Amino acid sequence: MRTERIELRRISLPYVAPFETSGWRQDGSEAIIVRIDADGATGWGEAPLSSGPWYNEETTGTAWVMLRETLVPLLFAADLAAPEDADRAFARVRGNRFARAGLEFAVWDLFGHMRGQSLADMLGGTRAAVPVGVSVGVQPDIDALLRVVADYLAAGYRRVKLKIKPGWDIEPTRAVRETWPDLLLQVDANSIYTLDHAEHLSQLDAFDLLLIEQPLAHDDIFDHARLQRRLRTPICLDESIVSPEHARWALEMRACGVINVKPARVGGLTAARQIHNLAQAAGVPIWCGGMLETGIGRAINVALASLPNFVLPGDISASSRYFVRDIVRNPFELGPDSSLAVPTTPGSGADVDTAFLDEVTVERWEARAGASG
Ligand code: OSB
Ligand code: MG
Repeated sequence: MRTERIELRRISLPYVAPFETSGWRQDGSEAIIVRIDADGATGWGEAPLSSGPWYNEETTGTAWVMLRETLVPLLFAADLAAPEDADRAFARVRGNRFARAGLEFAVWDLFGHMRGQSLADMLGGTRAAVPVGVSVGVQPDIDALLRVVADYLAAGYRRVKLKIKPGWDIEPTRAVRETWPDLLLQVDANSIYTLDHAEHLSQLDAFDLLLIEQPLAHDDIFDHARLQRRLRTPICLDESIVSPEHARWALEMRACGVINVKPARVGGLTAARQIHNLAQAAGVPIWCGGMLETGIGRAINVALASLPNFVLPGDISASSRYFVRDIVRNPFELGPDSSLAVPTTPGSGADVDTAFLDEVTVERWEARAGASG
């Protein structure tokens, strides 16, 4: 099979509330939405980027250029017999994994529609519903934080992740833990600390956390291994694990006790499944992270999280936690016991609302096989 038409859109879709981490703030989705047509079928993907290189080095703008100049031509040139061939088509490309993932997701969805098979089935998923939690951004003060967490618990979430940074770490975590002694609780530092903070971070050991996510540099594994030896709480790597090789290095170095797998961060579902398998063989639990995706990326994450070693709750909240209106007609709703149901319809299951997608599109570009972009 060869791709016939590829369409890219930059979107602007506000969040219900701004999302603040240790290093940046996001007011809405600025993702790139990908549509691929071939053999009478359509596949959708999402590169869940934002305007600045604050999470990793990619931005909506860099991915837009990379897709048009390099990745779309490579995909047109590829003969795809299976979805894994998309990953192979990009093998020579260094980095730019969010951009690659946007296309790779669309190829998986396309194959699902052509075969009449759900994405979860194609990947080897074993669960009908996946446990999920909610990621809570930095708040103005502790009272505001306790109110926000209480609202999420009232909505049915049973696992909470707090964003932390120097000056907003020990006390907010203590306040949430004292208010809800049995809550499944974890924290995420988005690479704001250094090894000099080891003693400070060890205070978090008192709060019975599931994990401490990415305390040190975005591209570090070595210092995380040193820090892990000084903490009782498992370290979970997010930013640092950009490929199956990085996962293997982290596992062999004992740099973490848990891995957050985001398929966009690692270049797509093929790499994400490899990381799943490596962690499973090493006996290390994983969970599916999020990048505040629209319904398109969310469906991809839910399908991936149905694999057996995704044992901890994912950062895959219901659509209403992010958007007043999503760009799909079937937004995810929170199910029993803080879960999302895994779609069983062909492909990812995302039913794209193309009229609303048109409304939120700020730039569009398309190319056809054989024509020059
Ligand atoms: O580090 O996990 C992160 C959102 C954007 C960028 C990075 C991260 C996050 C989140 C939110 O924590 C996860 C979600 O609900 O999608
Ligand atoms: Mg994170």
